[in-house]
Amino acid sequence: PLTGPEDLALFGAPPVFDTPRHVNRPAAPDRAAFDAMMDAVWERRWFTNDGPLVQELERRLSAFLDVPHCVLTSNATAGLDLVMQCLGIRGEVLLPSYTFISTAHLLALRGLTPVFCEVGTDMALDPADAAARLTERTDAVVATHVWGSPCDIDGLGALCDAAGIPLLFDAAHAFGARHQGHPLGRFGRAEVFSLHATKAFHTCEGGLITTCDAALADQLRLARNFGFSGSDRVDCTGVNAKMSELHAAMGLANLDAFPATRAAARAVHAAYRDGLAGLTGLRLKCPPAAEDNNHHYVVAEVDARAFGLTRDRLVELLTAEGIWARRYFFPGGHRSPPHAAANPGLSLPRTEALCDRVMLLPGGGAADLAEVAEICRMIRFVAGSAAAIHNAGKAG
Ligand code: T4K
Repeated sequence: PLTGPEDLALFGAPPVFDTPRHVNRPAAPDRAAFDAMMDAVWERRWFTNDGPLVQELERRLSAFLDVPHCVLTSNATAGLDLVMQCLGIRGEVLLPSYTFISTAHLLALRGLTPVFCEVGTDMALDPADAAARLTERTDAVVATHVWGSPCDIDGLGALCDAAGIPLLFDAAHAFGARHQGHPLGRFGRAEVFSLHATKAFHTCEGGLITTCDAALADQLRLARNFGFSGSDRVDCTGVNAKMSELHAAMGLANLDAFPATRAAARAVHAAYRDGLAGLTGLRLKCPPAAEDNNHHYVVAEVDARAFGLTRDRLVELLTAEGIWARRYFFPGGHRSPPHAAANPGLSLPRTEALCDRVMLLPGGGAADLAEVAEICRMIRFVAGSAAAIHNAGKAG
């Protein structure tokens, strides 16, 4: 039984878990299915360059996401970069500051200007704020379906249509989610999913570009392979952004397991919802059923005043227990080097508040329900002892 701060690892007690419990613990698919595909790869001696497993995964993802064109890449960052190249984007690109730093980095590396925008109440790019930052130099908008929830697709679509610029979606978090009954993947000019190991559906490392634009898909296929359209014919500039057969095999095995992984993630999320219900100052993000969120992320907002401790103090206490909660996307793109220097004085209060409040807890389909119960018990204890913990300060 937990009685006071002395029972916490930060104050010298043994931790709840002796090995770290991570956010986004990767799903591990059926090993036998993966090994059988590896045997065939060895037999064929065809390891990469648009191999049969990559082609099969692209076909299966097209069917699963109900989108005509799927182009697999080495990772999502390279995928979004290819889209920028193939659409000839120049000048300024609007993006939310509250997203993974990869997008701002690739825009800057491409010689484009990332223009950081505010979030709405859904934690995603606010169309009204984007409209206010739109100039004649704006050439595209890249919006994130953050934490697997569709962003304001219709509001941003209207904005981009009126401006005559492409709307692109960073769907890194959102595999399997739906907007108005349709799987994400067919919206905007293109959507880019990350298939990194930490994602709901993964290929260890990988990216997926989806589009309804056949000409764009053809260009993307050329550009991901140095621009080669034949063994010695080059049609355009390109890089190496290809997916290997090993990664595609991981994807095929994980795609078979995805419905079960998603159901497990939903059960984990529900266990957190029950386990943390009624806590003052800690609010779990609960996606509406209609969006079919993959429930891969367990996102909590900590209101320091109501909870009695700051989010950072709670993360510190949990980490000491082996519960490796993480603050995302701290400190926000506009406050991160090197982008902060290019945006002196830029203030995005809603984004900054989120960066100071949000914490991810270990979740997803690979998490363990008994461990979730322990994590909730610990958070409830910390909440109930907040004043004593505050007064005890840090051990040592
Ligand atoms: N857009 C968005 C909105 C994104 O979130 C991302 C990637 C991208 C674009 C770009 O996609 P890619 O180009 O990567 O395809 C991780 C991932 O590396 C990154 O892919 C991901 N977002 C981001 C949100 O998370 P870090 O720096 O937080 O990684 P790391 O190593 O700290 O891992 C996160 C957690 O997962 C840790 O608690 C440890 C755990 N973990 C990680 C790995 C790799 C495991 O348990 N097993 C593992 O194998 O960026």
